[in-house]
Order: sequence, then C-alpha cells, then structure tokens
Amino acid sequence: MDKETIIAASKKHDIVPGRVYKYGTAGFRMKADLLEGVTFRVGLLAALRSRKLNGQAIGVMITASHNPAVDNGVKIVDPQGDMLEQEWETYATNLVNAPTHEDLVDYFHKLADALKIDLASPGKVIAGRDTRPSGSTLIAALAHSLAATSTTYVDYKILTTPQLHYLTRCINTAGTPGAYGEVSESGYYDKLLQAFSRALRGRKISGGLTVDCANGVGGPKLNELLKRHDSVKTGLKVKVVNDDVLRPEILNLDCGADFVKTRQRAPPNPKPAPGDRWCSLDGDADRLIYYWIDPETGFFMLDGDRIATLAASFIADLARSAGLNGQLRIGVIQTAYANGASTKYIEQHLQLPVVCTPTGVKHLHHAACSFDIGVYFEANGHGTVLFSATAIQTFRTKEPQSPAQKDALDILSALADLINQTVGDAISDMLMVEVILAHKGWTMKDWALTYQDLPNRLVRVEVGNKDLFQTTDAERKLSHPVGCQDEIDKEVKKYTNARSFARASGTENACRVYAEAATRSEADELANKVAVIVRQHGGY
Ligand code: G16
Repeated sequence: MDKETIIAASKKHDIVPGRVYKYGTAGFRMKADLLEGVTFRVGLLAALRSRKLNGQAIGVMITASHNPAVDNGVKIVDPQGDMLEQEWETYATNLVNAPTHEDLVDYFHKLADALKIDLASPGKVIAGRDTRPSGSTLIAALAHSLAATSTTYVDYKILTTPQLHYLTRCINTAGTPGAYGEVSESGYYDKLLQAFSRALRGRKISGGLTVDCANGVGGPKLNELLKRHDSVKTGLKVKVVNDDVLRPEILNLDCGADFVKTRQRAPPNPKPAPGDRWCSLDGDADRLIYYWIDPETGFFMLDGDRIATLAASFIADLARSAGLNGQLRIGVIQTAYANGASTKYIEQHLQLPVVCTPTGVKHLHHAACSFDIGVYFEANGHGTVLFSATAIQTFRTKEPQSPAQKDALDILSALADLINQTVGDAISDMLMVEVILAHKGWTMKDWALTYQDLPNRLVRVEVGNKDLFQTTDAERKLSHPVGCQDEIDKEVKKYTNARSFARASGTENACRVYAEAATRSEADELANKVAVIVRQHGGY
C-alpha cells in the first residue's frame, strides 16, 4: 500500500485540528462539519480491520441517530453485524487523532505491523447512511480512503442502521450453514415479512398502529416494507406519520423515540387520539417506544423496559410450552436506566435472571451472548433478543410431543428469524411486539397493567467538562469527581424508594441525570437536585 497515495488522499480530507476525537458509545459523533477527516480515517481503520479478519466485509454506518440534523456520526460494524471489538476502538481513536498526514500513515503501518496484517491481501468494506444531507460528503471521504488502500467498497446508500448490520452479516455468512439472509435490502424485507407471518401462525392483529418515524430514514424504509406486506392476511394496518425526509431540519424535531422517551409525552404533531396504538422510531430506526393515550388517565409510555418484559414473558412461556423447561437459559440484560419496577417484575414475577451493564448496546449485546436466549433492551427502546446457535438448533430439531409443543417450537423458530440478531432494530422489534400482542390477545391497557413503573425523570445537564465524570458499578455510581457521589447519596436518602445516578453522555457534550422515586414530584425534585450537584462539579 503506497504511503504517498494515502497521504495525498488524506490531504483532501483533513481533520479539524485542535480537537480531541474519541470513538464513543456510538462511534464518532459530533457536528457534521467536523467529520470529513474523521470519516476518511475511519475508512483506513475499516480497511485494516477487514484484512485482519481474512478479508471479511466490514460495515461503516454514517448516522447521528436521535441527535439534531446538523450532527452526524460514523461507526464501524464487525463481520457478524455486531459492534466494533472494543480494543479496536482505541486504534480508531489513535488513528483519527494523528496530528499530521505523515503521522497518520506511520500509525496505519505500525498498526498493521503490530497486528500482523498483510496489507497486500484483499479487504472489503460496505457502507450505508441515514438521510442527513451531510452524509454524502462523508461517504465521499470514506470512498476516497478505501480507494487509496485498494479496498473493495460497496455503497448501499441510504439505509437504517440495523439494515447495514443485517447486510454485513449476510455478506459474511453467504454460502455457509449460518447464512443469515439474502444480501440485499429487499432480502431484509422478505426475511422479516416471511418470519412475521410464520410467527403469527394464523392469528390476526387487531386495531391499527400509527408509526412516528422521526422524519428519518425509518419512514421510507418502513414504507418499502409495507409495500410488500399483505395486511389482509396478517391484520396489521399501519399508518406512517412524520416520514418527511425532504426537509432535513425537521429530523427528530418534536417527534421520534428519543423525544417521546425523554419528554414522556406523545409528539404534538399529529396528535394521537385516545385509545389508539402508537409507536415511535428514532432517526436511524434502531430504537422503538410504544405509547397510547388512555381515555381515563392520559399518556402512557411502553418503553424499552416494557418491550423487554413483554418479550421475555412471551418467550419464557413458549419455551415452557415447547417442553424446553430448564434446557435453555433465558436472561434479561438492562442498564442502570431500567425502571426499578421492571427489574423487580423480571426477577420476582417472571423468575428470570437480570444482568446490569453500562449504557451502550455493545455492552448489553455482549452480556446477552452468555444466555441461550438473551433479551436485551435499554430503557430508551434500543435492543433485541439474541438466540444462541444451540437454541435455534433445538427449535428446529426437537421432536414435538403434542400439537401445542409443535406450535410453540414453530413460533420460537419464526421469532429467531423475525428478531434482528445483529443489533436493536426498531422495525423488526415493532413486528415482534405486534406478534406478541396478537398471541396474548392484549390491548395496550393489558400490556400497561403488567406492573407499575416507579415515577422517573431524566435530565440533560450541560457541564464545562463532561470527561470529569467517571463511573463505576455499571454506571450506577460516580467515582469522579471525588465527593460528588456522596452528595448525590445524601439527597437520595431523603426520598422514599429513590435511586439516582449521573453519567457523561457518550453521544452528546453533556451529562445525564436519572432519578426515580415513589411519586412524580419526588422524582422530579430529586433529579433537579442531583442536576445542581453535577453542574457544581462540572468544571465551569
Ligand atoms: C447510542 C447507543 C445506545 C445508547 C445511547 C446512549 O444510541 O447506540 O446504545 O443507549 O447512544 O447515549 P448517551 O451516551 O448519549 O446517553 P444512538 O441511538 O444515539 O445510536
């Protein structure tokens, strides 16, 4: 690989100097005009990663998800569709921060030597982007670095984040016993729709579903899926709203999963009618939040915790009906943001183990892999259900002893195809929720009544230096700034059934404070008091 070619290409896509870039929870994410050089350099890392892994395809996704339209981001997808291996996050950070073009190429070659990567071997990278206009400049920078490193490159253009994860896995498993699906966007829709209809097993969905697409990429992609869907057969009647991707400035504006979750209310436009079933996707369609307006009590949200409990209870029941009791380990993975009432419900009512990890699906995904069936969801609606190879094999090969057992095994097998096995996927999760509600014959109210959430509040706190905030105990406690946690604990003690924690956001330049308590006013008051403490320690 010719050093001069890479240096010449790099000069066309310089980083903005004087800043420190970090591969965080969701890759590099910041104002889009800072990202051109970063994306070029991410291309170099992807080129190395592919060669390190014997030429398997590596994915690069350009998105800033729930963040404003002026932001963008770039992250790397590993061959099985999972997040970039953690050790490589450090290499990505080092590569992007190289001060000069010459230092960049030196580090690139040093890394190749240290990791014993044969630069003459073939490499392959695929890419996708959300609907942000800045995406095309970033894709051009990526293409340039892949050309400079003679890496085969396929641009899949506009995709949801989970679709790019799907395609990456499909390419790398094609022709093997673990083949994940057809390598195309239409293959994705076909796989989901076939599995959806199999999972329903003749049951019909009742009542319409309105889907708020955050004016992001989920809108056109959901419309694509619906074009291929037979609503007469399944009963699913979807109305798509907030799917305008032609006015970039309205992306995630007063709509979408993040708006609904953090504001704890429905989007103002269009307004849900009482009794209707609604859900919201986020800007890149990997998060999902359900809600409805109870005609008596008003807005009611069914977030990632509710989706996790719904999925875990349904799957555990199916496993029992299939005669797999005790044969498969089922567990639920949450983060510190999970409502305390959901954790109690899973442990005490569903009798399933719960694991708590730091924020970021990569952590949850990893923990879910230690179960045969790992249900993982962040409260923000980001998550999926992972089935181990053993579990999938069992569903396919176990000899059913009764028609009920056959039913349960077939549904489990269909769910393993319906639920995206690579990463949280709002469209696939939505179909899963619809299947479960249809099987249980549940309304939104039935689902809402399974347990009562503790009132909670999430507050965003701007601080001088968010990096001062370091956590321990799966982010439930602050180790730094020293003394800050003691002050938080002192406040928490003043309230009933209360809990609060603070952490630095991995996607925004701010800290987040979460508080829950026995009443709404106590949760609000506690969150505000902890926010004051965080601000005081925040380095202004
Ligand atoms: C990303 C990660 C999520 C995580 C979120 C946290 O979400 O993919 O797993 O929950 O960041 O954000 P923060 O660190 O700012 O609280 P997304 O949907 O923005 O890609």
